[in-house]
Amino acid sequence: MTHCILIGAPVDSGQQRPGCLMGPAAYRVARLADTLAALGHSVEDRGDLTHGEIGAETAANPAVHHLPETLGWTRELARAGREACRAGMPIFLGGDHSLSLGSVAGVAQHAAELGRPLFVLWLDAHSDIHSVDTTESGNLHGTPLGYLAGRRGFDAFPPFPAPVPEENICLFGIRSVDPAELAALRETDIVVNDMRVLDEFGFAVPMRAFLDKVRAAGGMLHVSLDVDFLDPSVAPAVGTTVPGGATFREAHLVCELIHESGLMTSLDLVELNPFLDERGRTARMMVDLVGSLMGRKVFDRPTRSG
Ligand code: HAR
Ligand code: MN
Ligand code: MN
Ligand code: MN
Repeated sequence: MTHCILIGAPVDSGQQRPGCLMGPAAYRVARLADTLAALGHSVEDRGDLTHGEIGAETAANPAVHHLPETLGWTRELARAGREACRAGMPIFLGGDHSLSLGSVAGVAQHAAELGRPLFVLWLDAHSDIHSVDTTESGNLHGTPLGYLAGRRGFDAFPPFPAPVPEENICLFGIRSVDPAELAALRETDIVVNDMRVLDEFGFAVPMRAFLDKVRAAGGMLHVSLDVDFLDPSVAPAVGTTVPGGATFREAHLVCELIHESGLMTSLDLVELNPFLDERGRTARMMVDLVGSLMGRKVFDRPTRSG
């Protein structure tokens, strides 16, 4: 049994198509809390955060937009995330992916206080490893992995509390990477399981390999689940659809493997744009995946991974 702490983060400042701010409400309508409770977990819904007071910070890169608002969200999410980690497992309900600038900062602070290594699993079509300096779109939802890995180019942001070592980060499902991101990834030890790798080896083998590494290190595991990890045919409600994503079954398998590992300590649900949904099917798909992440299965069987 896990104490699940829901943290609504109606963040819309990290990109330019309005709608992600409706995400937390959609997860509640799709019965996220009931789904968790039915699996035997306790649920505490802390409601929605706001971005708090914002300043007038500017970036040298003229493309960057909504910097003060995004900084406000980052501060609030880091504070709320760290606090929630002390009481249970935070589940951040986005909001666009810029929310991870703050959620992972809070989680990393908590892990550092415990003296435990933090691992990050990035389930996404995109690598999100731009910096404020390199983003061409100016959309800060493309930067959180750069921030949490401790990359340069985040002068406007508070220093990341405890940057996550590159070898502790695993990208999974990516299929859309900008040239500057590719250059950055080539210089790192980040584990890149792009769709080419998953086509060849399947989803289970690379996922088990990563989870085994987390377990061997006694690590905490933050999972960041972007709606566009999924194929648009099963999850249309996202502003940045990319064909060729995880199918319904592949996504559930990944979630079931994560659950069986018993390693996940925090979770982001990001990029759901309910305004683009079809009768709530993407919101329901995401809630079903959280069900798999938190223990829903048909049979109980002994697991290979322990
Ligand atoms: N790399 C592109 C950019 O920086 C697209 C980023 C899109 N990111 C998300 N989240 N949708 O993964 O603009
Ligand atoms: Mn804890
Ligand atoms: Mn993303
Ligand atoms: Mn994405």
